[in-house]
Amino acid sequence: MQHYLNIKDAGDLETCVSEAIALKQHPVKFKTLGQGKTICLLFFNNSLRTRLSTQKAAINLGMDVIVMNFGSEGWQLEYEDGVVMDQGKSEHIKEAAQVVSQYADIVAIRAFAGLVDKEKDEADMVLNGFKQHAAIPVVNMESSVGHPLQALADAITLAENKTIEKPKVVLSWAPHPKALPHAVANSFVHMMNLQDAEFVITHPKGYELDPKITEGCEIINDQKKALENADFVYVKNWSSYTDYGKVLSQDKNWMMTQGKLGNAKFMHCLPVRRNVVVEDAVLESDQSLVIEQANNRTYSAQIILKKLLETL
Ligand code: SN0
Repeated sequence: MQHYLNIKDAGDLETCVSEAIALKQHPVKFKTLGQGKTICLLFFNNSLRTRLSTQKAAINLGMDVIVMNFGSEGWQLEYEDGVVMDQGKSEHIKEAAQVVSQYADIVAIRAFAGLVDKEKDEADMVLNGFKQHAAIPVVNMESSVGHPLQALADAITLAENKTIEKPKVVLSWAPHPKALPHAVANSFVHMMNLQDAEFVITHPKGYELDPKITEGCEIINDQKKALENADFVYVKNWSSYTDYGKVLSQDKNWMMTQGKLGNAKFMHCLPVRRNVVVEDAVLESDQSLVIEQANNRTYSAQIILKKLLETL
């Protein structure tokens, strides 16, 4: 594996999930693998789980970690070629990426979608800029279009909690006061498409995800119908894709409740807005897997860093 930009880069999903579960049993078994190696984490946006679990994963592998809140503390970067840089941008990605490559052996980047310009977001400038100009492996810690470390953690959580071979998994949109990116939902769909499960997506009309990503998926707009006999319900808000970045609905009827969940397990990537996205009772029930999902972020990052270290 050269980079980890989307879940397909991890190779066979089932194998990768088994390897991650094995690592979870012996987290420091490969403590010497990363000795003398440094990972640099660059954050253009906020984080709790991603920042701490990726650091923890690197520490478990014996690596040194340097972290920078690039969004608030770095220079404003230019990504376009041949620009006269006489405006607000101070440094070009070409220099920045090469410089970081001298200080670190792996660089991991978080850069959310701006949700204003669809074309710009889909070009995934920050991640692809680093991929193009850095001399070291690049890891996606949530880009404009995907969050594959989260999706891998979700795959681990599903594997650990499923009680039947082919569970029914429902991805359900939920209301939210802010316009949120599509990245988590996109990567969850990518991941579900790599495994044998009954997978259904439900959202109000107008909230269709990128049709290139959901091609072949079952989409049911009636949430109640979609949730029938679900084993796992993954709840997530995203803004409109067609009316790009807009909040079209805050319909409270889409909030996940204990009644709607039935006997299914509840999943969410966190952070979650209580009593907007999901009611308290669900998060406090033993059907909620959110804390396990967050724990699995360490092993999802660790298996990816291990694979990258093995190629260095
Ligand atoms: C991010 C998102 O992509 O939806 C990160 C999830 C891992 N979530 C948020 O930005 C939530 C912010 C909020 O104010 O609730």
